[in-house]
Amino acid sequence: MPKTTTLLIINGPNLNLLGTREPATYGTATLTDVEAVAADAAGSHGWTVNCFQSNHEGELVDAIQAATGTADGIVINAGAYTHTSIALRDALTAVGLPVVEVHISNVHRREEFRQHSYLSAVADAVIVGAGISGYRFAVDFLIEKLSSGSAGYAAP
Ligand code: CA2
Repeated sequence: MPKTTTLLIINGPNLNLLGTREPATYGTATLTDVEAVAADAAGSHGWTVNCFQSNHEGELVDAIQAATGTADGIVINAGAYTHTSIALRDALTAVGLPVVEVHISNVHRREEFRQHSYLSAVADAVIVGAGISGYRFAVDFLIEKLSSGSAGYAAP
């Protein structure tokens, strides 16, 4: 069977509003721009992306479960569910694929409730505060990791 070279890009609640309000926090790029950044980064390595956004926790769980056999890795910005969802963490653990958690804003400069993530402990890498470039960094990291078996300096 040919090797799958697809990444699943997941965006959670309210990220469909990107580019329409709160530009000081989230910039002016839209969700379509975010998905294009990820697709371009993957395409430059001959990879593809499947993009999914939902405002509903269970739909996000379903999308993560569906990655088994359809994707080699997951980039996830779970939005506010990052800070609340054991279900998303369990789904990521269950599929067992490499995961990068992305946040557009620097959550560590914001409210205290944003500074705990249920997902970080099951992610291979976490990228915060790099704007939508974080999705490009995440795609590059995952492709390097999946292509060579490792990525990053001395990452365990
Ligand atoms: O910084 C991020 O990427 C966040 O995941 C964004 C979430 C927030 O709850 C996390 O703490 C950090 C919120 C996404 C809301 O996105 C909007 C975009 C434009 C306008 C309004 C909301």
